[in-house]
Amino acid sequence: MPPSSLRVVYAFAREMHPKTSDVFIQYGTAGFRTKANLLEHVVYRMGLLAVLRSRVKNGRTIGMMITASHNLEPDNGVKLIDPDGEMLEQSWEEIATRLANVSDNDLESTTGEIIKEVNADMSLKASVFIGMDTRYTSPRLAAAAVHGVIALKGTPKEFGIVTTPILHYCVKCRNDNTYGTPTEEGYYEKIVGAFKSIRQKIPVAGNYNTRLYVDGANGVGGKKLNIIRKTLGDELDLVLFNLGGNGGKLNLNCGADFVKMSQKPPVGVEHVPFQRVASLDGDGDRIVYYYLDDKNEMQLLDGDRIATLLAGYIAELLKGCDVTHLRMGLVQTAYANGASTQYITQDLKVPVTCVKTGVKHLHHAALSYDIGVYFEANGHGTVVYSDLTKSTVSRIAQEGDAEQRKSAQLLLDLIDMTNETVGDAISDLFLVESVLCARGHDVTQWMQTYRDLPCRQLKVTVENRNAISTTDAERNCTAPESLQCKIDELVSKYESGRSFVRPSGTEDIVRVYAEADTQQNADRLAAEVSQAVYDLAGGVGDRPTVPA
Ligand code: NG1
Ligand code: ZN
Repeated sequence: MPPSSLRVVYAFAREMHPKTSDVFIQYGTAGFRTKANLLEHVVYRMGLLAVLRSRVKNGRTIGMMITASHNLEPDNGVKLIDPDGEMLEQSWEEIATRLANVSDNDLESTTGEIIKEVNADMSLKASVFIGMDTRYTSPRLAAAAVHGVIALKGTPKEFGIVTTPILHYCVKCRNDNTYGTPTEEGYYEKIVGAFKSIRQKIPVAGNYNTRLYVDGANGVGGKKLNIIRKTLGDELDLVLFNLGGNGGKLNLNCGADFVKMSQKPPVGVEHVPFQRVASLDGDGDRIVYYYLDDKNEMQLLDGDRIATLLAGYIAELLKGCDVTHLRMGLVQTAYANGASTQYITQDLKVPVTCVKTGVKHLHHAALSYDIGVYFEANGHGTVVYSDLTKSTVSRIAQEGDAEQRKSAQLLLDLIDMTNETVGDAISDLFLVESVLCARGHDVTQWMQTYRDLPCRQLKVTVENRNAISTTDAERNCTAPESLQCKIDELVSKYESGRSFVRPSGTEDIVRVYAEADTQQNADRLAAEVSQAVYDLAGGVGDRPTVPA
C-alpha cells in the first residue's frame, strides 16, 4: 500500500468519525472504556490498528470487541484480541493509546509512523473479527470499527451480538483450526457437546439437583444461554432471569459485578432458599454463584471458590490417571480472599501465584503451568492446559487401564468444555455444573470447603488516580509516600486484617480492598483506608465516613 493511500484514513476520520473530544484516553485493564459518546473516533482508530496488528502477525485474524462489560449502559469500550484469542500484547497498548489521542489532522502521519515502527507489510492481507455486546451504542461503534478496517484495506467480519469469550474463541479457531470451528454455532457444539458427553458418564447423584437459576445481567450472556437451553435435555434445567426484557437495564442492580461488590442478591430473580443461582456479567465473561439461606442471607460462591472447585476436581482426575509429572498451579490476584489462598495451598496442596489485576496477567502466569487454573475473585477466569497435558491425557484415555481411562476421558471432556482463550461465564457454568454433579454436591456442601474471611471493597474518587503507584502484585503502595505506612498502621489494629489500594484501570477511581475477622471490622477497615486515600491522595467530593 503506497503511503499516499493513507489519505483515506484521514477522509474517513473527517467525514464519519471525527475526534470531538480532547479528553485523554488510555488503553487500560480491558482496552478503552468510557462514556459511549466519547468513543467513536477511538473505535475507528482501533479498526486501523487491528489491521496493522493482523499484518504484523502475517495476516492472522485479530479480534475487536465492543463492550464495557459490567459497566452501566451509558459506558462502552473497545478491546483488541490477539491471534491466539488472548488479550492484545502489552507493548501495543502504548501504540493504541497514542493512535487514539492524536488529532484528526495528525492521524494520517501518525498511522504512517506506526506502520514503520511496527514494520507492518502493507501488501499483506489483513483480517479482523468484530463483535459487540447488547448496548444500544454498540452497533454505531461496530460500524466505526468496520470503517477503520476498510480504510487500511483489511477484511472485516462482523459477528453481531456475541459474548466477549465467543469472539475470543472464534479468533483462536480462525487461526488454529484444531481448536474448533470459528462460528457461534461451532462454539456451542464444542462446549455444550462436551458437557453432554461428560453428563453421560456421570449420572445425577447425591444432593446434586439439575435446576440452576441464572441472572443474565440483562446482557448478552443470558441471551446466549437461552439459545443453549433449548438444546439441553434433562442434563441441566436452566431457569433464566434478567434477559433484558421487561425494562431491565444492563448490569443495573444485577449481574456478577453487582452481586460480588455489593454482596447483595440481584433484583429480578425469584429467589428460593438454597437454590443455586449463577450471576453473569454484561458481556458474559464473568460468573459468580450464590444462594439465599434459610435466614434469607446471601451466601456468595465467587471466582476463588470456582477456582478451588475446578482445581480440586482436576487434581482428583489427574490422580485417577496416575499422572505425576504434570504441574498444576493456581493464579490469583490480591483480591483473592485470604481463606481461599490458605485452602488452596494447605488443603489442596496446589501452588499459588499472585499477579496484578487484569486477566492478561493471570493468563500469562497460568501458561507457565501444565495445568493453570486462574480466576479473579470477581468471577473472571478459566483453565489452560499445555500441549503436554493434552497429549498425555489423550494417550491415557486410549491406552490406560480401565480406571485410568475413565478419569482421562472425563478430563478430556473438561478440557473441551473449557474456553482456554479467556474467562468465559458460559464455559465456566458448564464446568461448575459438571463438577458439582460428579461430586453429588449441593451448594451448601460446596460452601463447606472453606470459610471466606469477611471483606469489603470501596471506591474513592481522587483528582488523579495515577498518583497512586503500587508494587508486589499491587499489595504494596509506593506513592503517595506516606500512604502505605498509614495502611499498615490501620491494618495492624484488626484481627486477620489485610488491605490494599490501587487505581482502577477501567474507572476513574481508586479501589480499596479490606478483609478482617468480622464483617463489621472489614467494613471499618475499608472505610478507614478509604479516608487515608482521600486525605493523602487528593480526594474529591465527600470524605468517606467510617460506620459506627
Ligand atoms: P479495574 O477497574 O482495573 O479494577 C476491573 C476488575 C478486574 C477486571 C477488569 C476488566 C476488580 C477489582 N477489578 O478492573 O478484575 O475484571 O475490571 O473487566 O474486580
Ligand atoms: Zn465482562
